[in-house]
Amino acid sequence: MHGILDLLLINNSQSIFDSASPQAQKINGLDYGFIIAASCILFLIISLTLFITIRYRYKKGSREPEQTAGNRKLEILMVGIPLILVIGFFFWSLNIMGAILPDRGNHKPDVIITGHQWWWQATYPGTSINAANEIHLPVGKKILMQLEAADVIHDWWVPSLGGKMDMIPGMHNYLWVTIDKPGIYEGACSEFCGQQHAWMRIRVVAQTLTDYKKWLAEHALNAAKPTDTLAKLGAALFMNASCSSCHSIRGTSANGMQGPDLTHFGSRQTMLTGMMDNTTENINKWLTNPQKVKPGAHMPRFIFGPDSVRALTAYLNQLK
Ligand code: HEC
Ligand SMILES: [Cu+2]
Repeated sequence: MHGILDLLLINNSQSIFDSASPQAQKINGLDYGFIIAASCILFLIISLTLFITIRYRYKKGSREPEQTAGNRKLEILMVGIPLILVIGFFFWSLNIMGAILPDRGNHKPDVIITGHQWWWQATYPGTSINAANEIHLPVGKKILMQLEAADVIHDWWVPSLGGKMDMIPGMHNYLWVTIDKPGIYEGACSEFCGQQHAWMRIRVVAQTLTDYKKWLAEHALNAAKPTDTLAKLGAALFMNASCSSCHSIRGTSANGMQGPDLTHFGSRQTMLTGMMDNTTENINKWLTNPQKVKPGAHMPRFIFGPDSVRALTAYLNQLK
């Protein structure tokens, strides 16, 4: 069944059938239940329609059929069966919800994810890490995610990892997830949040506990200091050209909070929430005219000459 469903899905990297966590597995069981029940009903209705059309179609010599008004037994059956199905699925859903959203108790969140127009921020309580867009999590450990929003309602959904949860300004929502195996899990913001909603992709980087701890240690460090002349020039531009009023780079005077933290920008594989790979060429394009790359993004266009762009890019690239 899995194989057939895979064929039907155009992009199975975001498939609910590719569960990679016990929470997703449970939701998956419910999905199959719904699909099977709905398929049976569809089959029954199509068969009855065909049967009736063929069996009772007009034939030579047919008379007008006997006219009846109502049939108590049939009506009870037609209301009763759907009612039993709806009640059954209601309690089944409640049961699954209870299993994937257990009580938090005194558990502190392992990661706080904040939705912004149109990027993700991830902070790790107890560390100085303020990451963006590529969200690193360990495998094999039950993780509590705290989900919030900075501006409008966003919605967290990585299908393979299960639960989908709204991120509402001024509220804290929670999701538990236990990731089965290392890998990249993709998702997307699932609540329309403005012009670039479609480019608010999620990328969860699931790592073994050892790799994850290494990542935490590296990312807790302050930003690398530029060494070559071009990067040094870029750093100076960054601090003066108001980039620093929106972006923070730990260990420098840049402490803006409007845009993604760039302390370790150079170590990210992708940029602009999965819109493109993090390459020199793409950074150049972005800095030349952000509004052309991601129209509406909350980063203004600066009128930079190609030399300034090259210097800024050189600086950003070495922020590993
Ligand atoms: C008014 C605030 C603001 C200013 C000023 C600003 N940015 Fe941004 N920047 C943003 C926002 C918001 C984003 C996220 C855009 C998105 O993905 O929708 C962003 C994204 C970026 C990214 C991509 C980050 C990633 O992880 O994808 C880079 C690199 C960047 N900015 C560099 C700069 C540089 C260099 C400057 C100065 C020339 C600058 N920014 C000035 C707000 C700003
Ligand atoms: Cu969103």
